[in-house]
Amino acid sequence: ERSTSSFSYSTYHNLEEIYSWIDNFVMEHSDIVSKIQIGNSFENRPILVLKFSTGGSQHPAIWIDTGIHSREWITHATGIWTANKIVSDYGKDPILTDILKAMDIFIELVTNPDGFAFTHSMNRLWRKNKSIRPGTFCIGVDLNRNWKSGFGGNGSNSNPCSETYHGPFPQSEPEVAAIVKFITAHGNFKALISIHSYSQMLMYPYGRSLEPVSNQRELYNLAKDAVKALYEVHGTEYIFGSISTTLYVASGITVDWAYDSGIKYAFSFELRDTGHYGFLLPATQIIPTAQETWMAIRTVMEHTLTH
Ligand code: ING
Ligand code: ZN
Repeated sequence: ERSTSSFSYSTYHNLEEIYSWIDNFVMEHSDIVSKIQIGNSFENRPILVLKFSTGGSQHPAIWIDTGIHSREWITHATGIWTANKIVSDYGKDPILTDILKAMDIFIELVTNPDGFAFTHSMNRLWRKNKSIRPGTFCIGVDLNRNWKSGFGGNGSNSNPCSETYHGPFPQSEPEVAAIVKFITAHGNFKALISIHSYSQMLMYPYGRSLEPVSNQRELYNLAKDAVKALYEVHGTEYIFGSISTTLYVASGITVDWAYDSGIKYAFSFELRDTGHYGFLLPATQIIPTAQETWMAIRTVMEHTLTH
């Protein structure tokens, strides 16, 4: 395809289609969007990030990643819709306009490209990346257990055959190392939103322990507001709280690393549904999911701007 006008936001797409959409999208909106390659995956696919910026240098920034677990297809679809929403509403939605005048937004749509390609070719329910290592026939590391914060702790697994295998050492996986390098070099990220599915939850650190974070009250109240804004769109109910108290203890996760790195607005979504379709959410739910999620994301971004 040569333009985004023929792209359907209400169906699921493969990696080639998404990467081609990215190129068209960046071309059509070059005034505010650019594409950055932050690294390569284990199987050498490009790792791409969209940057939304109205100028300035090293504006405070907001990070959004989707698809770190490759089978969570609703997250990539939501990310694509969200990217398009940002360019559509800039200059029209006064809150988004204020956000983008002061801050840059970065979106990594396919955080696990090798796994994602594999969910299309071989195994729809593949979660991990596709790295291999000597001494085991099992493939892949759980990229949401490979971060430095709490690496190897409870809720992660040292067995390479486990779905929550943490990998041989922190940031051993190129997909995680690329993000750490990019966010660290940038140095001015204020918020990070890492999007998973499914369970309908909005959560904040910590995952690795029951210990409350220092701004726990603020994150609790912000999550509450975000979930309310989400509910008002289609009546979808989300629960919220810290990861360890809401879901389970999980160590070496993205948002714990972000929080410990000084990004005090760190959130993780679990999008629709609550298990009826699970990872196989029908495409008819893409747009409503994206619409309601957007209101929650916008709430977090607005709070980040004003605090
Ligand atoms: N569940 C998450 C997992 O990685 C989670 C739960 C989300 C943990 C966010 C930590 C942070 O186990 C899914 N669906 O991946
Ligand atoms: Zn996940």
